This record gives sequence, C-alpha cells and structure tokens, in this order.
Amino acid sequence: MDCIDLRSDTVTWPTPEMRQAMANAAVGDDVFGDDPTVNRLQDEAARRFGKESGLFVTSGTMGNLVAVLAHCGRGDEVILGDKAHTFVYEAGGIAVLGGVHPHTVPVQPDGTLPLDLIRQAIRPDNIHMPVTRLILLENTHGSMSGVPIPKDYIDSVGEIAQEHGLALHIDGARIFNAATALNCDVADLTAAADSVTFCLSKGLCAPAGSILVGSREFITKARRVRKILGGGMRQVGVLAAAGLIALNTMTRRLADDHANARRLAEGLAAMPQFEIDLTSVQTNIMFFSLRDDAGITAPQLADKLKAHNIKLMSMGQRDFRIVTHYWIRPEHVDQVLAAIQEELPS
Ligand code: TLP
Repeated sequence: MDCIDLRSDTVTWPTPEMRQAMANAAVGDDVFGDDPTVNRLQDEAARRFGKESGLFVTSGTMGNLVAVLAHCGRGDEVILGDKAHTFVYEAGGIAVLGGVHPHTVPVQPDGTLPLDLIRQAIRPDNIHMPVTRLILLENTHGSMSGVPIPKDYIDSVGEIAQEHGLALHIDGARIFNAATALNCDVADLTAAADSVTFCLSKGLCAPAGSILVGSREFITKARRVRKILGGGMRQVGVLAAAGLIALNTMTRRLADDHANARRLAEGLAAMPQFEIDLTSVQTNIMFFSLRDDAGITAPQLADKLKAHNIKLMSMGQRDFRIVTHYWIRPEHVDQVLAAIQEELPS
C-alpha cells in the first residue's frame, strides 16, 4: 500500500496473487447459478463452517441484512447488542427494509450479552408485543476492541435460542480473527449458530464480498432476499477468485496482525500521554485515548501524522481506533510509534 493506513482493515488492497487469480477467473452468470468460481467459493465456505450452503453477498452489511430478512418477517423482533454493528452502523436497514424490530441488550466489555438479559428480552406470547424470532451476536466484537467471543458462551446462547424456538445469527465479519485468537476451528466456534456472515474483505484482503452460510433451506430463502435487495450479481467469479485466496490462504496468517496490534498497544501504553487497556487488545483492533493533559487533541495528532504518511482514525477529541492488517508490518509499527512520539508535545 502507498501509506501506513491504520483506520480499518477495510482499507486493505488485494494481494498480487489475488489480482492474478481475478484476471484468470472462470466466470458465468451467477444469477443462473452458472459461475463456477462463485459456486466453488460458496461450497468451500460452507464446508469450512460445517454448514450446508453458502451465499456470496456484496458486503458484511448485506450479509447481515439478508440473514435478518431471511430469518424474520415484518414485525418480528431481533435481540442484539446495543453496540452491535447491525444496530449502530448498518443504517437501520433491518427496520427500514425488513420492518424488523431491534430489541437491544447492553454489550459487556467482553463482547457478550448477559444471558439473563437475553432471556428477559424474549417476548411472551402477547398480542401487544412483537414476536421474538432471532438472536444476533457479533464475533469479534468491533466496538469492544475486537474481543473474540468463546465457543462456550455462543453455545449457551444457542441453547437459549433452541429452548425458545429462535434462530441464532452471528455477524462474523472478523470470525477468523476470533478463531485465531481463541485457537479454535471456525466450524466449532459457530456450531450453535443457524447462520454466520463473514467478510472476505477486511483482514482477508479481498477487494469486496462476504459470505453467508447456513442450512440449504435457509440459503435458498436468503438467495431470494439477496435478489430483492439488488444483490444478484452476474460474472462475479472475478471477485470470488480473490475470495478463495482470502478463505484458504489469508485466514492462516491473522496471528501476525494480532502480534502487530499487541506491539503497537504496548508501545502506546509506554507513553504517558495515552490511556489504553492492554487486556482488551486480543485481536487486530484497539481503542485508546489521549489523557486530558496531553496538550494535543486526537484530530490534531491525526492531522500531524499525515505528514508521516500515516492515517489514524480519531473519534471525538481524545479517542482513537487502530486496526492492523496484512499491509502493516512490524517495521511500520515501529515507524508509527516513533512518529507519534515525535509529534506529541513534550
Ligand atoms: N465495519 C467497518 C465500519 O463499518 C465501522 C469498520 O471499519 O470496522 N460487521 C462488523 C463487525 C463490521 O465491523 C463491519 C464493518 C460490518 C459488519 C460491515 O461490513 P461491510 O463494510 O462489508 O458492509
């Protein structure tokens, strides 16, 4: 990449190997089910997750929207975290386009929703109330420093869902980061879920695309919803070719991104101007803040770093989010720490 961009892992460029595979991809009309590269990607993704079928969608947002609309009808309710990406950052799509009512539960610092609050949120059979249909979890949890949520917890939520005849969807935009950090298999980690969305872009470097996996019946329904949303694409094997490399190769190297995040977080923690909770830095995302007396605001520091060819995301006057990814190497981490040190008022 042409700069050190730490704003998100969404900024990643496709690798040279991906560009090559894209140029040579076998393609067909995917709305007819004729694209061999898309079909292979969907099948391999489903197999990797131990689910029956997969569906290629344009983005994580579309994957979650398609999943919610395929699980729920108008007036149904989904229980999800108050800081879930689907609740906060997907433009209210589930309500706008699906008439699905979000019922939020406070997300804990470890990314979980308290089990007793999930139980309390499930509606009784009462004509005054919406009908609870779905529970949605996010793993890793983006707004909670990318913490990975362990299998035991997901299984417990799965049991609650089963007891009440509800479905469980996981927004696994970064589920491979979670599996890497937890040292487990994604199929095992998500076994209790009826559906999972994961992103081929972000840390896996594909230029676009996400996959939704679930049962054959569910994916048949989801395919229709995707068409309604205008997400039926044609010779999209050119993207799926990059997606196959994302799925099969890039998922194996995420520990490097986590190690770089750790190195960066420890460097920041050593600077007295910053506050950072090192225990929260478990994958590739970290949040940290400037102390009140740092003598510089977050936007001012981010602005000064531009001259060093470094892009950081400031949030408000004191806070930052940093995300590491494939294009950030250990030497970049050292460069960033040195530049920050240079620009902080002494
Ligand atoms: N997250 C983006 C922004 O939208 C905030 C980022 O930079 O982190 N689920 C989770 C947990 C996500 O973090 C994101 C993207 C999505 C879904 C949506 O994916 P896309 O951007 O492909 O629609």
